[in-house]
Amino acid sequence: MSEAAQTLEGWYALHDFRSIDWTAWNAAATAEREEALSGLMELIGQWESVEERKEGSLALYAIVGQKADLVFMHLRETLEELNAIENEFNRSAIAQFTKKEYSYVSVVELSNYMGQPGVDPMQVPEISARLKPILPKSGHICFYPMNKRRQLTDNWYMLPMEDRRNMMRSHGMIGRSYAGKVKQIITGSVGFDDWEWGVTLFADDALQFKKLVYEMRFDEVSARYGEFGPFYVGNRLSRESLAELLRG
Ligand code: 76R
Repeated sequence: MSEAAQTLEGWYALHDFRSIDWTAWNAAATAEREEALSGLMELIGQWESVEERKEGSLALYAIVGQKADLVFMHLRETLEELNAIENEFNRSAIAQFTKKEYSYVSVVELSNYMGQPGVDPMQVPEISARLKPILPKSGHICFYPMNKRRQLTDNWYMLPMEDRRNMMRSHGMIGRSYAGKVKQIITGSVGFDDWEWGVTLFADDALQFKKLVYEMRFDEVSARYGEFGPFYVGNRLSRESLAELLRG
């Protein structure tokens, strides 16, 4: 058996994709719509105060294209809290005007491929901060789930640790050349959801997503072993732009 990678886990993540039921929304009375909107703002306010207390984080984006209209990305200490968030949303008035499109359950993950031998990673402040990140307020988000291939000829999980480490080093070097342009959060989802990882990227210039993902396609770990699910790309929503999206 190959040596398993050791992973560190932080906050749990829920990517909750919703669409607006425009037929129901447009048919509703103004008072009903305003009540639903103010209920939604109240929920967002609660989630923001959790973030201020550093007990979790929220990213809210409008998805471009027909896969969904909105994504709420929540980070919390426990799966119970994530479940409570989705239930609270589902009970709220705005939920009658939304449809569930997709969701992804995972946990913030760092692996030991790049770790220094003999150093306890939990004692490194940047590492513990990366496990419980306050999500960036960048202009754009990109999310997609992925696997590492497990086929007879190309099986990531049967490679010796040394080979995987070398490939991950090359991967990390490409990633680092996007420092300051793209922020990535890798969440592990083996045992939680249909793919092995969720990849969430944040950038102010959306073109940098394309450049980074494309460059990685030529790197062995992605070229040979990467399998990718659907891609979602979106624009940041402030409270004001969310209200504008709904009110028109
Ligand atoms: O965490 C670190 O900074 C150390 C180096 C590193 C690891 C261990 C790293 C750096 N990644 C790691 C692990 Mn990554 N990453 C992806 C994708 O589209 C594709 O081809 C792949 C999707 C992107 C865009 C990306 C970006 N990374 C992983 C893992 C877990 C693998 C495992 O355990 O087998 C996956 C699935 C994955 C996928 N990676 C970086 C980036 C970027 C931008 C960096 C540099 C981060 C920085 O230095 O700040």
